[in-house]
Amino acid sequence: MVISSTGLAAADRAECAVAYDSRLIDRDSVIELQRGFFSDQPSLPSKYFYDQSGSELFDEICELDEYYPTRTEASIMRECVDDMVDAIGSAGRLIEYGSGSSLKTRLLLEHMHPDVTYVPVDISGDYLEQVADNLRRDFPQRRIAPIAADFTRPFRLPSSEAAKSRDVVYFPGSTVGNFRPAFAATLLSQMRNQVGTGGGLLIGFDLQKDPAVLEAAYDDRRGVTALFNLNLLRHLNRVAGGNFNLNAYRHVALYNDRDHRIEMHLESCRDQQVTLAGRSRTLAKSQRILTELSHKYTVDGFTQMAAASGWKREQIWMDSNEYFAVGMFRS
Ligand code: AVI
Repeated sequence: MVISSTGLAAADRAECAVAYDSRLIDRDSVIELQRGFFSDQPSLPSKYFYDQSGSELFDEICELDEYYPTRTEASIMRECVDDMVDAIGSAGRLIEYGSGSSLKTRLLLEHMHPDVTYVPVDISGDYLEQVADNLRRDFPQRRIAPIAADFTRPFRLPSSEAAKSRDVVYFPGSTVGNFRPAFAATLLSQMRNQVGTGGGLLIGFDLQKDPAVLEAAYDDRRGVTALFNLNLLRHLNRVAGGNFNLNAYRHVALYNDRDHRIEMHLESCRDQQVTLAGRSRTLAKSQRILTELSHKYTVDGFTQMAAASGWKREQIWMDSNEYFAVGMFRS
C-alpha cells in the first residue's frame, strides 16, 4: 500500500473524501484525527472540546469549586495588575495568543498605558471581529488591532507603527500546559521571534501540587468535566463522521507523577467497534483514548524551559497557596 507524504494511505484519502463533510473539517484535520485515533494508543485532539456546548461547559468548569486555576489566576491579576502594567510599559503592543472572549484581558485594558495597542489573536475570525467591536465600544481610547490566525502555526505580525515600540505577548490561562513540552518550547520560541530583543512575555502557568487537589480539579463531583470530555465525541460524531456511543465511555482524569501532568482519557466500557472519518477500529473493554494533557510546572522548571527559548525571567507573581503563577519574561 502506498503511503503519501502526509502518512495517509492513498486508498484512505479517497475513502475520507466521502466520509466527512469538508465544510465542517479540513483534510489536514482528518489526517491528524486518523493518525491519533488509529494508533496503538488511541488519542483525539483536544481542540474538539470546543464547539458551542463544549465552550459553555468549559465556562462552567471555570466556576467549579474544585477548578482553582481560573479564579486563582484572576486573583493574582487583580492583586498585581499595577506591577504588571509597569512591566508592560508605555509604548508598543500587547499581543494575546488565543484571545477568545478577551474577558481576562479587560483588567489589563483598563489599567495599561493608553498608548499600548491591544492585538487579540484568535482562530475564529468572525467571533474575533465581534469581540474587537465590543472592546472598541468599551475602550474608545485604546487601539484594538485583531489578527485572525491559528497561533499554533507561525503567523506574521504586522510591523509596529510606533517608534521604540516594545511588544509583549500575553498568554494567560495556563494553556501552555496543554501542549507537550517540545511543542510548548516551539511556541515560546515563536513568541520570542515575534517580539524580538527587548520584547516581553506575560504568561500564566499552573504549578505542581498535591495530586488529590489536581485530580479533583479535573474530575469534579458534579461531573461537569466528565460531560466536557464526552462532548468531544459528540462533536466528532457531528463533524467527522464518528459513531461514538457516548454511553459506552467513562471519563478518567489521572495525575502522572513522572511527567507532572494531568491526563484526561475516555475509557471504553466494553469491547466495541468505532468508525471515525471513514475508518473503523476495535476498542477493547477498559482501553483508553487520551484526550488532553495538562502540564504542571515548578517556577524553576518553567523558567528553564523559557530560557531554552530565549526568555529571561523578570518577575513572578503567585497566590499565597502557590497554586498558580503569572510570569513576566524578557527576551
Ligand atoms: C484550557 N486549559 C488550560 C484547561 C486545563 O486546565 O488544562 C482545560 C481543561 N480541561 C479540563 N478542565 C480544564
